[in-house]
Amino acid sequence: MHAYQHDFIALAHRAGVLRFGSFTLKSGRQSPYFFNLGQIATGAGLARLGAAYAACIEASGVSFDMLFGPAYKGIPLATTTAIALAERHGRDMPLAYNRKETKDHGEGGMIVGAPLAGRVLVIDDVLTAGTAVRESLALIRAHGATPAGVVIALDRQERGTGERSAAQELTHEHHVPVLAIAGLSEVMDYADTQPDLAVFSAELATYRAHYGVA
Ligand code: OMP
Repeated sequence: MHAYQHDFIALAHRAGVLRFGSFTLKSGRQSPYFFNLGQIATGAGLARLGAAYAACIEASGVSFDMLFGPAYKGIPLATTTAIALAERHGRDMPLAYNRKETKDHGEGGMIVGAPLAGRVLVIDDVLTAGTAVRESLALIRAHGATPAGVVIALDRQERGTGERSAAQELTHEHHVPVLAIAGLSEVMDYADTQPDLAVFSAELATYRAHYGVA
């Protein structure tokens, strides 16, 4: 595990983003941990988060023309990432996000911000089975643009609809890279170093054996 990944997981744990217990996921899976990026709710916290996403993007070398933040949680994430790319890496990239509700007055349309065009990099929070990310990729294509990749804070490294991981499935089906700041492996490494999380270390291993990829 890289030092920045350990720092990210430790920060997430301290901030209450990463919690251990028993949680029901969107997919119906019962998980011993949950990662809620919505817990990062201060200016300084969001600035650090944006810097982490931007560093992950820069390190990957992925090519893209603009950023897209899916409603709702992806909106502040893509925004803080766009600011970090501009301020820390000198890359002033266009940014768009969608609204979930249809509007019957005013400017209308589902997309707010820059028009969806060219190669679009999706900024989202967590990948489990890949349902949320698939919806974003479909939306991008429906607007005539091309997905360039997906960046998430945490890849739970679980199976998608088949035997492959959800990230592998997305790469295979859509020919896009899936980049993550950290994954379940780093969460498990972190839990192994924390004496008060010993009970959860075993539960994480059981969970991975059940839902993870071989
Ligand atoms: P998939 O659509 O199955 O990939 O699940 C990803 C979504 O589930 C995220 O965008 C979150 O809304 C939510 N989620 C979390 O936020 N954190 C978790 O640790 C797990 C989930 C989840 O329900 O799987």
